[in-house]
Amino acid sequence: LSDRPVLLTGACGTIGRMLAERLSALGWQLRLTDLIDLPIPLPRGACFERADLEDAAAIGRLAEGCGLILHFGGISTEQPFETVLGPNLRGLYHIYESARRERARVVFPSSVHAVGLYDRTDILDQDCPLRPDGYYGLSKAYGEMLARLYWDKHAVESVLIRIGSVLTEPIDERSLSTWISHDDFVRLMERCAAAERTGCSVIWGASDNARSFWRRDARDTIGWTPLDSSDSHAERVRGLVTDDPVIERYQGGKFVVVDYSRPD
Ligand code: 15L
Repeated sequence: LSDRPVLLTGACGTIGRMLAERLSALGWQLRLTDLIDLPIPLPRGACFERADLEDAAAIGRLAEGCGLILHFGGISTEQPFETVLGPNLRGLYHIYESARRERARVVFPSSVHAVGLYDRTDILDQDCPLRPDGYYGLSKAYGEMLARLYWDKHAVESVLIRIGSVLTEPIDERSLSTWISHDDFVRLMERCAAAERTGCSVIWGASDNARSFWRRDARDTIGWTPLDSSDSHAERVRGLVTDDPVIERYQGGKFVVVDYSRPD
C-alpha cells in the first residue's frame, strides 16, 4: 500500500484535520477532500479538492490510484434520517465502489453509536449484535454491513473501527470508558496501512481504559495495541455526569435521548 496515495475524506472534520496534520508529518502522501474548504494550511505533501460524497464521479476521480481510503466524511452526529441518508448511505456506497475499482483498502469509522443502546454495564465483544441508538448509529451499522458485503463478494479489505470518543483528553465519566487518545488513533491508522492483510476486521476504537465497555476484537490481526489510558484522568473528571438517567444508562450517552420515547 505504501507507494500509493491515501484518500482522506472529511478532511475538515475534527478527526480529519488531526489526521491530515499528523499523517502528513509522518510522510504520508495524502489526497484530502471535504464539502468545504480546508480550514487549516495545506499540510506538506498533501493536496486538497472539494467534493460531495454524493457525487459518484468526483469520488471516483479522487480515489484513482489510491491504495487506502480513510473515510472520515459524512454526518457525525445524530440527525434526521433524510439528512443522514445522502452522505452516510449513498456516499459510502460511492466510497466502496471506488475501493472496488482501485483494489484499495478502506478504513471505515464505525462508532459507539452502532452499539449505543447497550447498557454501560454490558461488556461487548466484536461479534455482538449491533444496537444503534439513532439514524446516525444506524448508518454506521449499515456501513459495517456494506463493508462485509464488499469483502465477502469482492475481496475489498476494510478495518471497521467502532470509535468511542476521539478527544485530547477525557471530558466526563462516560469518556473514561470511550476515550481514545490522538496518539493511539494515529498508531491505529499506521497499522491499518501497514498490516499485511486485514480482511474485514472490527476494532474497538478506544485506548487501554480500565473502565472500557469493550473486550475482544481483531487488534492482533492488524498488530495494534493502544498505549494510552484514561485511568489517570479518573480523579479529575469524577462527578462529571448529566442529570439525565437515560443518557447515563446507555453506552451512546447524549445521542440516545434525541427523540427517545420508551416509556420505561
Ligand atoms: C461519535 O460518533 C461522534 O461522531 C462524536 O462527535 C462523539 O459524540 C462520539 O461519538 C461520542 O459519543 O463520544
